[in-house]
Amino acid sequence: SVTIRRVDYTPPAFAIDKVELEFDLAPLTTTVTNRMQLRRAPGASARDLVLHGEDLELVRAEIDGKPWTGVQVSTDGLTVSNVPEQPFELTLVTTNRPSANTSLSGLYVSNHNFFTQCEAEGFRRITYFLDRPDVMTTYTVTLRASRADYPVLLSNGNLVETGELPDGRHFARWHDPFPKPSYLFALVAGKLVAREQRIRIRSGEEKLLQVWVEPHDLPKTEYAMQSLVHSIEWDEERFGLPLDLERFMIVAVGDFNMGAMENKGLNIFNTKYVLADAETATDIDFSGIEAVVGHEYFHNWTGNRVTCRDWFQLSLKEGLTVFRDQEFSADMAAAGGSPEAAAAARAARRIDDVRGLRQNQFAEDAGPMAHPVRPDSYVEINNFYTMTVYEKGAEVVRMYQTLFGRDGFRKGMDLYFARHDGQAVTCDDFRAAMADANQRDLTQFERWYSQAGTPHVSATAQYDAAARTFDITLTQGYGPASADAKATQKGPLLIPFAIGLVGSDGKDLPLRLAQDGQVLAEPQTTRVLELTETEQTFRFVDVAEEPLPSLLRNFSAPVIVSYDYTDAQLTFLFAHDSDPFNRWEAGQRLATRALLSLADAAARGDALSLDPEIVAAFGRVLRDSTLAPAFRELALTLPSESYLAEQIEEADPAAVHAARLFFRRALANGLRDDLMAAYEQNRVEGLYEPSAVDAGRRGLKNVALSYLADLDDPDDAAELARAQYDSADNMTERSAALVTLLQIGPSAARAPLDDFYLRFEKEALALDKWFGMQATRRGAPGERVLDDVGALMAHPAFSLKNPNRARALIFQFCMGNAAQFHATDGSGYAFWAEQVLALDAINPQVASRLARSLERWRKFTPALREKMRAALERVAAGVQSKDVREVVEKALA
Ligand code: HT7
Ligand code: ZN
Repeated sequence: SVTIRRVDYTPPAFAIDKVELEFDLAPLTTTVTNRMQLRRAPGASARDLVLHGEDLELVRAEIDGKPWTGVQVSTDGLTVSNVPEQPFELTLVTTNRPSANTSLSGLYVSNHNFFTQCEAEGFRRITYFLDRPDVMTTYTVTLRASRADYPVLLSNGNLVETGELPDGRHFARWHDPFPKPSYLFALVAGKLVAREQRIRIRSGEEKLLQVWVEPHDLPKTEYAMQSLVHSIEWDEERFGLPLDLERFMIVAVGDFNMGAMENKGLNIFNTKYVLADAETATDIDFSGIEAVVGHEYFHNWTGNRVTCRDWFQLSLKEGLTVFRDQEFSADMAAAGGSPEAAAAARAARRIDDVRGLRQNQFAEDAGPMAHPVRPDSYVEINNFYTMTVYEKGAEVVRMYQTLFGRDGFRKGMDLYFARHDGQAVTCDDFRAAMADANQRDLTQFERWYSQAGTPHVSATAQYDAAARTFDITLTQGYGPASADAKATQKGPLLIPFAIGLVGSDGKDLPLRLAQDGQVLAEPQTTRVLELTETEQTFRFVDVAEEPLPSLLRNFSAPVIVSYDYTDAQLTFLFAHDSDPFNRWEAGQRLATRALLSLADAAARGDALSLDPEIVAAFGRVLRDSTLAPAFRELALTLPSESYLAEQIEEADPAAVHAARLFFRRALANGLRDDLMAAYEQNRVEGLYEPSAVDAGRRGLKNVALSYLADLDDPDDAAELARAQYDSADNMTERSAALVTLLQIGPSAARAPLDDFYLRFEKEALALDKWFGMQATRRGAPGERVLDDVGALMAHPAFSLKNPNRARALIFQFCMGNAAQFHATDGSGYAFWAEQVLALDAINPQVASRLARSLERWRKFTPALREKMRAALERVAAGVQSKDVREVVEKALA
């Protein structure tokens, strides 16, 4: 397979001044007429024009209206030889086969309607083109199709003409005035209806918003529309960025490889991120819709108006847009409440985001697919839509804001748009805008883009009572990494390191650094230290008593911090830290430490025991009614088994599972009454609302229920869960009750599981939950959940071709049920290999995501490791796509 390298970038040899596309849509064979106005790029002298193309049939080629015979078709494109010196018009007529396209990339059919997906390289499956993001042009698109079968015809931009054609066909013509790269092209055709809303933006212009879905789904579009309106308002308010088109459309499709796609003015969404009502969607689903609607909308500026020069720069748009959607979601969660409630809601979002990063991105950074935020090479770009590019990329963007404040960050954004609107640029251009707008040299900051691996910062502290000074020494470096990742690690990073000092009364001490000089009028209680050297000592002065340091507040940089806290100190911070993130963090550190030693004992076959002080510390937080329920829910949620396994040199999933279960049972037995009280006190009365406050209460109540189900005697919990299931008027309560019943045992869950199926047989997204909760159920000792998964694969409602369904059952088992997946007989791995190969033949993008679930195989005990290697080798021997091949070859290397 061919490796593409960042250093090999060369600008395009031709520019496309404009393109006109005509589609004669039919599911078996669609004909595309592509008329491009081309000219050589300044300084370029190539005689031949080389276009990308895949799975196309060329019907005709013309230059300036005359047939052109100098064309050569290959498996990955078309070479047009000896093209004119002067600007010319190239017309290409091709056909493609939408109904045979199971990859869901390019033009495809889903439930009899047409959709496209062009990022990253799907446009070349529609027509021959310079399918690279630095070739931007304006598009005029004419769609022709049967009116009866495809009454709605949509593409990017503005609708300029519609009309009738012979034989019951009709047409629509769309023009997008904004130059765009081909990956942002989209069309949709079919039987769809729209929820519409007109809004006025700050300039006074009126805009039309539409959310298009299949007719029976129309009632489920209210929240997506509301989220879109909020997104538009927020981007104007926070960044001064207005909606630039006359209309903005979102279309939902049930067959989709990812979450959603930001095509200019015509976002295409997985139904999962559009459709919601109380009956079928959970609080988490509602907040996912808000985040994804925001994310795709925000791309209109960060991605579409300013795009990437090449795919190595992917984080330019993705890291920045994730940061923007995180800020949006935090602001939305905080809106309307008291300042305390707002702060708690904001903290809960931050904790959730960081938990995801640490669980998934840190593991990626330590494995064979580790790469910098701006990768240096790839075989298949679809494999680089990763946690590193997205989530670590967002943390890198967040660090600019931490360093320069909100105003400084806004200045940087303004300069970025002033310089680059309408251009395809690089991560360096973004960094330069931030540096210039804030008059800072950010040369060292470049390493955040070029170095792979998670930085480690270790801290030591020294208090001098006589001098009243407190010295904190920070040392940075990297942990073990692959040779490729190590090769990128060239030097120390600029790490914004937020710190507070907590006094013996639990309150923050005022902070003054030695370098501050004169006494600050209003001393702060959190300072952002700038760590730039491998080792650096910061001296705080006038420190009245020996403090307890609260390190990396609000997770001010994506690093791993080590400090030699005692359990008692962690318990103290868990009870007092004014920084809610670090308060949560103290609980996680306490739990992780105990869980790892329990896992160690379990692996050795020793008896397990847990210090009652730890149970008491969790009890205090659970009972503390001054804390927001959402925070208490997060505090009581233990690190996942996969996160814990990552912390162990040679992971034994069965031991980790036993440790976590023991810990949960100890909390349940020790805090039974408090859990019962939390359950009762957090019932939400009245009409269901997906607000942050109500969701927080439901979350705490349901986490309490789940602990109660782990009591030695779970009968009360079973009764509560069954009553909750039966009386639920919303999916959050109903699904939480059912998951708890599954946790208690299959017999407790049997009847409600059947009821759930009958109730939601026709609701695809709810049915995904039904599959998912069975795939992730804990299983009694010796029981094989895989047998259920196998049976569910044969269920008439299961289809491997539908990514949501495959993710619900197969991915959930392989990635969300560690103890069962890692069964010692290797059955989970054999199942994995079979499914990766089956998916590979249908949809390589989805297959390759599943393939990644074995990439950390070297971390496990020798017996498991060998079985994993065998499964990987089986896939390597049978793989067809370069997507999966890249993953398994890197894993085995
Ligand atoms: N920019 C999009 C990334 C993407 C994608 C989306 C749907 C299907 C396939 C895709 N490949 C890449 C999504 C986003 O980050 O907003
Ligand atoms: Zn994105």
